[in-house]
Amino acid sequence: MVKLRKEDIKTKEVLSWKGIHLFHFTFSACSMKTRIFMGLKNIDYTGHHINLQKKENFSPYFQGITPRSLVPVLVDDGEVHIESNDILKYLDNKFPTLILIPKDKEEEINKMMIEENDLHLDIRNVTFKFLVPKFLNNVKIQEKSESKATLHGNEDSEDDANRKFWENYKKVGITDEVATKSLLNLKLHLDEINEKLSHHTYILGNELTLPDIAWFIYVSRLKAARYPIHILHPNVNDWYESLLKREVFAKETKIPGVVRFISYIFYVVQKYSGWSIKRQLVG
Ligand SMILES: N[C@@H](CCC(=O)N[C@@H](CS)C(=O)NCC(=O)O)C(=O)O
Repeated sequence: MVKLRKEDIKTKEVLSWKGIHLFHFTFSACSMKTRIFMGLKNIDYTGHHINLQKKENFSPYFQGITPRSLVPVLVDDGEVHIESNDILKYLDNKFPTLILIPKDKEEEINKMMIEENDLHLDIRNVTFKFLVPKFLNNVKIQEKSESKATLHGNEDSEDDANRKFWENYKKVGITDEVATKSLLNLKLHLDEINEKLSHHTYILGNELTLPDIAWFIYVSRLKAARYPIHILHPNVNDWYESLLKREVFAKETKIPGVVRFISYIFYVVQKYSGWSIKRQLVG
């Protein structure tokens, strides 16, 4: 559980906030996962939008709440929690009306959520390769470097990994080689999920659990990037389409027309230069 120490929080006003507050960004995968989870459980919260595109996460205000400068962040009665999967575990315990991390599946869910967290950079590589062109991605590495994060007084390896990603992105963007490696890694995991879904309605049985929400987000991102889910993982495709019929899933993953348009142009340009996800994965 990553709860920040009071003495490390520089934006003191949040310490006196009452109720549940969520710092999030509309198009961030971890924020979408958290919002769907909270929506399904009917948790009432005050949202605070942090626009990652405008790099609002590097403002002294937000860095004073979380030195990692990543969303989502949960503030509950003045206590600050970071790391989406830890936030969701915390909320599942606190609001047990609809349990999304059942006790008898806790170990398996923990394992899956560690894998999901590890795949986050692969999803980011796909997003920045196929959906958000580099020229639109105003990268302010400098601000980040000036405030290297610490966690509970120690060096923060998560922050180091994130910093490394952005420094590399600034230099070379997402190369074809990196994109292919990420796609193959995601494909491997999706093959496993496809197999699980051949036995039951949801990933871990006939009840919806946290991995369904997390993978729904990843699949929706991959579909937007024109990964051929329907060809390679048909069970995943059917499961995805049935979840999409639920309002909370559809609402939180809606892609704006302008992003759809840009990604389409990207797709056409790459396709005619001989490179497409489908070609890469299916041949
Ligand atoms: N492991 C973290 C990852 C959080 C994360 O990387 N958030 C992204 C959005 S999905 C972010 O804030 N990116 C901003 C940046 O890297 O500057 C979690 O699950 O909360």
